[in-house]
Amino acid sequence: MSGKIKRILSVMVAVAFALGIFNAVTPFTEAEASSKVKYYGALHVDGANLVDKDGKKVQLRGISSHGVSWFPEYVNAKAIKNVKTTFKGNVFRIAMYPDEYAGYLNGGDQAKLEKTIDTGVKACRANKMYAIIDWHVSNARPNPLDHKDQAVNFFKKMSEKYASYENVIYEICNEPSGGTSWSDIKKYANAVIPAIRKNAPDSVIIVGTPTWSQDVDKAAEDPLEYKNVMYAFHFYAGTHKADMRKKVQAAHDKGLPIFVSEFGTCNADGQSGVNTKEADKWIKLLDKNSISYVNWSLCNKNEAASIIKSSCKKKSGWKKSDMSKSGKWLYKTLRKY
Ligand code: IDC
Repeated sequence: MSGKIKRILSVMVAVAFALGIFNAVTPFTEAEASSKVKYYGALHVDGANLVDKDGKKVQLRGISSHGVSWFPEYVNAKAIKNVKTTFKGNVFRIAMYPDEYAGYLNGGDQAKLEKTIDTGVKACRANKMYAIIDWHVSNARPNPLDHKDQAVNFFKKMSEKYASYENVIYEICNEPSGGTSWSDIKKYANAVIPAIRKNAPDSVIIVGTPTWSQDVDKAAEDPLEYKNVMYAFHFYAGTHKADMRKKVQAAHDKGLPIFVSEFGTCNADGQSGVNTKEADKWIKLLDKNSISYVNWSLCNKNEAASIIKSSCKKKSGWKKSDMSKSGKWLYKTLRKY
């Protein structure tokens, strides 16, 4: 193609973008098409698998923010681009705690939190990546039913705003705990999912499972009745090992669509004990079953789970030497695909 024709074509594409002709479904650039970091357009769930429009299995791989009340500065356009270009990830999770420090329901500035989510979602879209909007239920208020109405309102708002964004995945309760039963989670999901479906009828929704999103067996016995729903399994490789892998395999074999929306290479407290050997075993299992996974977390907090060294103050443009032990492992792991 001559340079002139190329220029004319690129102007036409830019104009089409500006007019919104491509909306959420834009074709790959040549570089993207040849890169291994794929974007698959709208996704759906078929049996135990996440699949593309042709029914081909899709495995998403990427990184989670830390809580956006603590570290909003890492949810910036360049950093998210780096998740793709540096780490070769195609999904970014935006973790918003409702409770805990400056949480959405705990005195946090809701408009500011929503703005951070918006920055993340739009940067993912611009870079042809998936964005997970995570209502990060945590130990502070472990039963999601306790703020069901507020969650319904939040997801109504988000799904209305991002109704045309095929790249948005909704994660409605990070980690129920404190003895929260699967039947409580189902009650909660049966209220939140219809609120999302009204605006984004085909979106993929991830539902947390009991015991910090580890009881996928309970969900497999008694799944929800909606389409395009996946179930969260979380692990921390320093703490959770072979017996947990068995549990995941069994639930997968039973037909449960599992999404590892959060995992750490370290102990479950996030503080210490990076265990790359166990992490490798986990990745082998996830790869074998085409299960998507997202690593905790993109920040430089002085704890083992962080992928950036605490001495590094950059908010994007990281080099390998800026990465922690966990970050270097992730870099190597994601780049091997
Ligand atoms: C941890 C953070 C830590 C923060 C704490 C607040 O790493 O900096 O102070 O949350 O509760 C999870 C949770 C996730 C935890 C993480 C590590 O989903 O919120 O993050 N973890 O403890 N489940 C298992 C481990």
